[in-house]
Order: sequence, then C-alpha cells, then structure tokens
Amino acid sequence: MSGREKVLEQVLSGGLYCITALALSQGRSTVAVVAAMLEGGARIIQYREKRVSRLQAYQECVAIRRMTRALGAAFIVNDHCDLALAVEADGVHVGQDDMPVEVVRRLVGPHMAIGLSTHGPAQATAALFLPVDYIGVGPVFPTSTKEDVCAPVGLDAVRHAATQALPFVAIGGICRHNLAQVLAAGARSVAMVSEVVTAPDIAARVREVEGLLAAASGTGSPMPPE
Ligand code: 3NM
Repeated sequence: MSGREKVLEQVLSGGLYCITALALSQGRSTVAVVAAMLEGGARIIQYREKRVSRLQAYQECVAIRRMTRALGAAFIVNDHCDLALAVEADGVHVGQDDMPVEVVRRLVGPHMAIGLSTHGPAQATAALFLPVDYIGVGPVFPTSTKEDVCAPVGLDAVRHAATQALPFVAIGGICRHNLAQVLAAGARSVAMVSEVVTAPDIAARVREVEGLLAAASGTGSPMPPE
C-alpha cells in the first residue's frame, strides 16, 4: 500500500488525527509526545513545528517515521514537501497560502498524499477540482493554537464538507466535550491539538478520544449533540 493509500484509508475510516505542537507540550519533546500518541493507539500523526531548525525538524521526522512505520500508522509532514520526501512520509499537508497544490503534486509525485486546509465552504468546494486527497475543515470552533487563524467556520462548514465526496478532517477548537456535535454534523475524522498535547497522560487521552469515536461509529449513526 502506498503512503497515499494509507492516509486516504485512515481519513476515510475516521478516528483521531493527531498533530504535534511543541509549544503546548508541557516540556515534553515532540518525539516523546508522538511516542505517547502511538502508545494510545493513534493511527495518523502530523508533524507541525514551525519554530524549530530544519535540522531538528529533519531529525525528529526521521524518528517519527521509524516509529509510525513500525506500527503501520500514517505520517504526514506539515508545510514542507522536501522534508516529507526526505523522510519518506506518507503525506504532506499544506495551507491556502502555501505553494499551489498542483506544484506540490508535481514535487511529491503520485504516491504521497496531499492534504489542504480549507476555511469555509467555497474553499472546500474549490478543493474538489484540485489534486488533493483530503481537506482540513476549520477552525470549527475558536482556537488559540494556530497563529493568524481565521474566524470559526462553525458546524455548518462540517455539514457542507460531509455532503462532498472529498474526505475531510474537522479541526479547530475540538475537544472531548464538543466532539459529539462535530460527529453529529457529519465528521468522521477529527483533529485535536491542545486537547491531546496538553494532557498529563497523552496516551490515556488518545485512548479516551479514540474510544469516544469508536463508540460513535459503532452505533452506525452519529452521536446526538450534547
Ligand atoms: N489548523 P486545537 S485550526 C492547526 O482551521 C490548525 O485549519 C486549523 O488546534 C485550521 O485543536 C488549527 O488546539 C489548530 O484547537 C487546532
């Protein structure tokens, strides 16, 4: 299975999409945080560190690639195609202000997944015509994790994305306490940054959230809103 197929399978099957955030990790290293995420059962990891040196990012991604490969988890690098290629990541995730995804596709080739952040239904619909494998839909709720974040797009953007054929990950301000609303709006794959990386026991937090997601999908219907 190519990395691209692995990412697609994970996003489509639903679950917790884990993203690193050193600044919120309470002094723990990014590699230690990812190890705990994987111990808790995470199946998809995105490396998103904007303030570390390129050398440190490379070294951390090498370690994360080794760990994710050993466990069959998908590994995505945020922003940097060259870093994603250098460590044989399964995917690269880019934003609206990054290089055009057509160029990203030309650089990474046909076997790497491309994810694109979208911030509203117009961008989500435009992505249908782009060479991307999945989109991020957010921020669903207010968040202070991302710099220069736009106004929340709300649950309506999740409902809109759920009507499209393109796989998507809901993101932004999502935590255990509002998860049910996001699932009820039609999300299957959900990203949580601060809810996971600030937890005293990251593995336990991932296990808890994966349990909530599995329970919701196990019923065959979305969880009712709180
Ligand atoms: N991307 P938290 S919101 C990395 O809307 C990121 O595209 C977003 O962090 C988007 O789960 C976001 O702590 C931060 O709110 C999400």
